[in-house]
Amino acid sequence: MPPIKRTKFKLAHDQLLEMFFWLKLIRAFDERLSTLVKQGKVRSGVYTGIGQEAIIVGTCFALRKEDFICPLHRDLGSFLMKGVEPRAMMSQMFGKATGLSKGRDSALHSGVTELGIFGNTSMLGANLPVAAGLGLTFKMEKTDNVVVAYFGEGASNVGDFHEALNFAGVQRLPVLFICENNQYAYSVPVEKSMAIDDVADRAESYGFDGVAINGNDVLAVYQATQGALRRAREGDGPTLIECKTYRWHGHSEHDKAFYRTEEELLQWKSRDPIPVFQRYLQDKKVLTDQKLAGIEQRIAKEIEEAEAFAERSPFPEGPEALEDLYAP
Ligand SMILES: Cc1ncc(C[n+]2csc(CCOP(=O)(O)OP(=O)(O)O)c2C)c(N)n1
Repeated sequence: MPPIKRTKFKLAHDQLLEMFFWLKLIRAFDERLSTLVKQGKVRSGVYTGIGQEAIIVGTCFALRKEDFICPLHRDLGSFLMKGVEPRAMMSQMFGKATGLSKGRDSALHSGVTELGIFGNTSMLGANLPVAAGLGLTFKMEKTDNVVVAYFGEGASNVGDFHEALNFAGVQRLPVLFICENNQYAYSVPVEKSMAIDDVADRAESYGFDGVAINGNDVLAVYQATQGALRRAREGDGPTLIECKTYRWHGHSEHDKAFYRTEEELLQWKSRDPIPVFQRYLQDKKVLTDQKLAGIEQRIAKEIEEAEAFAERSPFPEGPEALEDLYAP
């Protein structure tokens, strides 16, 4: 199998600004949700990906509509980038009838087949064999679509992970396994759950390449994704990309994360993916003060509008619980 090469890429100024917009929108959405949980307005469990946005933006930015994603509980931003309207996403979190699953489900399990979003289950790692199955479908249909499956370093210790990687390696399936290594699986630090440093090394046992990268650098994530996508689309099989990052909030909004130190959090906050990318864009004169203000205004309006829509949307009626149980 050809090894991972540094893929050259060129992004136009507009595309760089779009990436920046997504980073900031996803951050703002999660931050708003965190506040709304405290106000008792959100019915779903909230597992924010604050601090991890570069992984979602760098991977999803390179995808086509036909490609599939298999997101995790912390990947709400991937729904937005794949085409879910912020107002529908917010309604989903409020448990309203205008949400993706019409108020019958938490955010974690909703999917939108037409947009290429697989609805996950709570079982860690269970999305990975499904991702391999989707990859097999694409291969059998002779399309060059790919599947991008997300998982935490914690999930890389369960059997499903190993079965999925093995199958994908044997069948050379077009799957990108994206590990969001945020250093903790709930309260368990990575060194207490793994005897090796890099999840990326696990790919070798299944016959394909794994690479560990800085998951807080959106361009590094984009670059690694581009290389892996090219291989997958050309029939050269799967890739594992381990993105080293950190989650700023607790496992979910009810977790105060007393198992880690303030110093550690501050150290990672100093590697916040957003200001790093902002400074890069400003140095390159891609982002002006005026453009920044425009992006911030647009995001504030989007979030406000989404929240107002969710607030005024109705809850589902009782009998609706029995709808959509079976495929037509
Ligand atoms: C098979 C399984 N075991 C345990 C759990 C309980 N659980 C939910 S999330 C979580 C931690 C997940 O950590 P990781 O996979 O690293 O992802 P992260 O939440 O850090 O993004 C655990 C243990 C579960 N949902 N499924």
